Amino acid sequence: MKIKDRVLKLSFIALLISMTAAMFYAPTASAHGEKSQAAFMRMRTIHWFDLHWSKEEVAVNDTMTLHGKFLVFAGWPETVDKPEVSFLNIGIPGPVFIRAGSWIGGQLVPRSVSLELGETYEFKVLLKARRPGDWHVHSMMNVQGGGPIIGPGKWVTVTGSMADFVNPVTTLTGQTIDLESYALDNVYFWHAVWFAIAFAWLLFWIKRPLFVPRHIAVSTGKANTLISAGDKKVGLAFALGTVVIVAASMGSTNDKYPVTTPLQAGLLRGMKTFQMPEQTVSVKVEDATYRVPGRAMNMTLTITNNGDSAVRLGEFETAGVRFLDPAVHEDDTNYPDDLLAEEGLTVSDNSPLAPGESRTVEVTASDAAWEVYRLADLIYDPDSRFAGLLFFWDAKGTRQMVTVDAPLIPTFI
Ligand SMILES: [Cu+2]
Repeated sequence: MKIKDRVLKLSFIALLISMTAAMFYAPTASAHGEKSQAAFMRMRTIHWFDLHWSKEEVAVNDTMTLHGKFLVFAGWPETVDKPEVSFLNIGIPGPVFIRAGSWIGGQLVPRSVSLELGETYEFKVLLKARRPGDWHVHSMMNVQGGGPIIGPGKWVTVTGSMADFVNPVTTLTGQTIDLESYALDNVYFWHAVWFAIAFAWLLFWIKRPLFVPRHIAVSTGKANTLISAGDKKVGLAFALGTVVIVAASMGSTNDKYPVTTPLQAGLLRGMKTFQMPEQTVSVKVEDATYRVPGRAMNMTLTITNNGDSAVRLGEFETAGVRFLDPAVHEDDTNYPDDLLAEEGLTVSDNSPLAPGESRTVEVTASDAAWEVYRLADLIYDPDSRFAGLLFFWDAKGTRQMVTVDAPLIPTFI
């Protein structure tokens, strides 16, 4: 055998070994790129609000919930597919929790749903802690053709030991199994069997002259001398063996588990929407600029109160970042610090706006979060638009929500 051939063979085997090793090595990721998702995706698709993480520390096997509301933004970008097939999910670094259940408008949603633009929905996700550590727990909506749209995240600590984790479920035939370890031996066994067969198959063909002699044989018209009668017999044995193993194991599996149902994958339509209090305030965005050095967005808004009680602007929310005017509204939900600008909203005149009155005000939303969460990247988009939610309160504490959607012009001085 020529040296060149031997080198080729050795490199091929080395490649095979490193690929195999890579399959079994999976390092843990500690963040999941929420800041790298395009700002327009976070500001103009799903607006998550009223979020509440029920716990900040939870023991393995204990549960917590993430609940709140989301508005499917009416000004959904043209470049993203509409949320006609969407799946309510949770953004966590791998299976550190299991999703024990999720609900939209009180209805269990183990499968995809169809969402309507402009509607608000209430949701809840029940999580059961599995792996100890500090994890960033996000709300998330997977949209077909749009990708995962990630919501705000909060750090949750899972304590205890993963070895204690159990996930018992009762099947439709009344048998209780632990999904965490169910049939795991069988999974390992079959992976090993097929891996061994595949490896033997590769070795059989590698154990002979490789590329150069073969190329010479093919180019001189002697290709059929490369495969011997013995090779054909071995090939046939592999083919027959595979068919026999598949048929026999399928037969024994059908005997052992006579009742099986396929994975369910339908689409739920007509989800119950959440009715926000009637909107009596209208807002017109006259002008919006983002001041790069000040990390602040300035909006000129004309606010008209068509209701019968005086209102004040208390909050501007976009991409999960909340800017509050503490004179009107303070957060008592323990919202994540990095997403909360408690004094981030200033209004040039925030005295109560009487019924029937209309006023033009300068509103500034400033916080480091514009840069930290890379929302300011919006100004480099070919369609620099921002969108968000404005929350108004009256003296009785009744809240109403108004959406804004307008072009944003950057200033660099
Ligand atoms: Cu995160």
